[in-house]
Amino acid sequence: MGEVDPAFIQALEHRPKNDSIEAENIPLIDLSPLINASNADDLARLVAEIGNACENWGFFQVINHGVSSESREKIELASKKFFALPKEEKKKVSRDEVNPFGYYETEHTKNVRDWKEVFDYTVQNPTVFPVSHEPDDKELKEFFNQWLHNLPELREACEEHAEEIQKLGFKLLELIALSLGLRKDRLNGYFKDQTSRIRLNYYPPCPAPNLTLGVGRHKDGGALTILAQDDVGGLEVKRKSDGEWILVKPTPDAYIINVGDIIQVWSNDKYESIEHRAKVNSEKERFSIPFFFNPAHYTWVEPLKELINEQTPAKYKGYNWGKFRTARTRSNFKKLDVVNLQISHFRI
Ligand SMILES: O=C(O)CCC(=O)C(=O)O
Repeated sequence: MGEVDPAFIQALEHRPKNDSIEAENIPLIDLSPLINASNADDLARLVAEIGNACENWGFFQVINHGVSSESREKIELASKKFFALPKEEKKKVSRDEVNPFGYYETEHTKNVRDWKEVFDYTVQNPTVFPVSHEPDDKELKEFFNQWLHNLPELREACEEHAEEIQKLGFKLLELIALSLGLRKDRLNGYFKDQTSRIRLNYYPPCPAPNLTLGVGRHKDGGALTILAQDDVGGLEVKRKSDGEWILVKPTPDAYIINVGDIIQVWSNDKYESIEHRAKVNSEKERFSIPFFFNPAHYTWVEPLKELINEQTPAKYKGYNWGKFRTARTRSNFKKLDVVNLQISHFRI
């Protein structure tokens, strides 16, 4: 086992196992009833499948999702080209304390360094966020994507992928709304000025894959995540039924979906956001591309009125998504030695 900087070493209880369980049974959902004009029974079956997957797993894969394989191949290729560039080149689009979008190589999760490099960009350019996490500070700022002039295919592929993947995001949002017994478009309005973000993840081979993680255990703070992983594999999810870490086996052309914290709050805990992490390996590099589908910064996140009553009262106080996100970005960037803001802090 090679030497690695101690900043990357996970505590004993969080280290990955060699022999992860493969999740053959993570739900695999065929979205073709949405694309082909299907009858009401097919659609109702699909809605029930989505509801069961959200409730029992918080994670599932989709096929026949309508995102073209050309756009996926293009972004995967462009991502490989970008990360293969010399560091000085990549650093020309570095993210910093002011702009959280761009290239970054020292991401930490729960204060342990992740074995990866990332490139982040937003779906709406510019995207508006509050400047400060302080509740009384009303100042807003527009954030712009950063692109390398000598790699125009990266920008082109990223923008094309953003167009396509957000359409899948809205389809899933509508299916989730229906599965909660709500109007199909009940949640759409929150995404009018969406703050969604796409991340290109690059996990280089690691000499000590048993001690480190590509991304440490975490839950996603937004509404919904749609992930493209390559054929190397490494994503592990904490199975809801028994708390075991299980490996999500790559399925060609599928997208992996997970419920984020906002859907957990909207659904008043009916659907839960599940912890996940990514392993690395000593031989192969791995790439993945999550789309974090997030609402407008001014969204007040609270359990949906239709889902609470006297018998099932709200389990969370409301919070402002933009302030929540800004607090997270600040502590991530500054590596503040404090627990990141979590929805559990708003639990009643
Ligand atoms: O690479 C993966 O499989 C997981 C990525 C992830 O969870 C993240 O980027 O937040």
